[in-house]
Amino acid sequence: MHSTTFGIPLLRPALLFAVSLACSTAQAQVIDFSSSRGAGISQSDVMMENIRIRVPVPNPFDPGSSTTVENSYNVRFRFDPTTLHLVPIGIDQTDPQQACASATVSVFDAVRGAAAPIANASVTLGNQTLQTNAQGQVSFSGLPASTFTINAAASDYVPASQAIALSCDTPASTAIALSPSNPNQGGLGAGQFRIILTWGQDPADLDSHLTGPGTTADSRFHVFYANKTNGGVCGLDVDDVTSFGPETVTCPSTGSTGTLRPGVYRYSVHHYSGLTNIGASGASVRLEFANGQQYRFTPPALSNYLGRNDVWTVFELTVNSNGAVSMAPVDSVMNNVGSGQVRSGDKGAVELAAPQFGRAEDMSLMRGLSK
Ligand SMILES: [Ca+2]
Ligand SMILES: [Ca+2]
Repeated sequence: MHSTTFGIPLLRPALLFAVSLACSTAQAQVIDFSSSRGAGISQSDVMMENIRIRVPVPNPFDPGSSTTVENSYNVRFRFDPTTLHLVPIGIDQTDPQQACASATVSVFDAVRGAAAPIANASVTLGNQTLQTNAQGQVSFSGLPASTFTINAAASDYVPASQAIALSCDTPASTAIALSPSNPNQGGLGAGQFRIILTWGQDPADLDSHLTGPGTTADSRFHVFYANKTNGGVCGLDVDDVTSFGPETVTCPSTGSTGTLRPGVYRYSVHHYSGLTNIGASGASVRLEFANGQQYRFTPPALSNYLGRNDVWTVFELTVNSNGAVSMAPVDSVMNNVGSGQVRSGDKGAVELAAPQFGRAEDMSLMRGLSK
């Protein structure tokens, strides 16, 4: 769905939607996409920013003349697989006079983590592009309250983007992490994939968990902060316990020359400690391949979040015996799962009852696929 292409016919319902909100008595309005940009912000949603609509308003004191009023909108679309249309699900008027939101964005090296901020990165948010300082930070202000995509680019790194929700109540604070472009510097080589997690101030500690096929048919490896290279295929490049991330997992491990083991790789985000919950964390997960393909995921906005020990299972990657890889989103939230229970690693009662699964790896969730 990330690769969905859309043309004007698909946008028509959205425009009618936008126009109906813009001016119920619209006449000869002009819809201008010339300064718009669109990006996928989750597995199912596309955000089209800065759709400008100009509406002539008759001048009551000078019959026959009119004044043009311009408004700008950000419109969020969701793909409907039944009709193959993009359906508008949200619209924000981005009136410059309501530009009361601000945001700080930190840019990090995804492999080296929070200890490696990227200076002089170019970050675009809304209609502003700024460069990061020596601490890898950039601050934006004067933006409308809306959901935007952040685009970040730096020399020697692969450019990336992710969603950010801005409000006028609280300044936003988030991070984005970039992969090195050179395989000799930790960049992806042929046959590798990488999962990058970043989030906001709270919770302080989210964790990346990747489970996958072990060396025997009924075993699963579990890579997380307590066992960063379990299974000998994937590696946790960096763990973070102080907000923002990044936490990065690379398969086969960064710098290794191994090959992927066939089976199902399952990626989850665990709320280890800290305030609020995953849904309110501003978490963003990006899956990258060496050929430049990227998928972006954000947690479900409304779910059964309780806080600590929630697990958001994000996606599964299936590696076939011929090396072909396919991705399927899972996007489910479970509660009361301890770190070790994402895949139970001990030999206790839980392990004996379900030898290869933990609570967040229930057999039914694996969809009967090869383990
Ligand atoms: Ca962590
Ligand atoms: Ca941190």
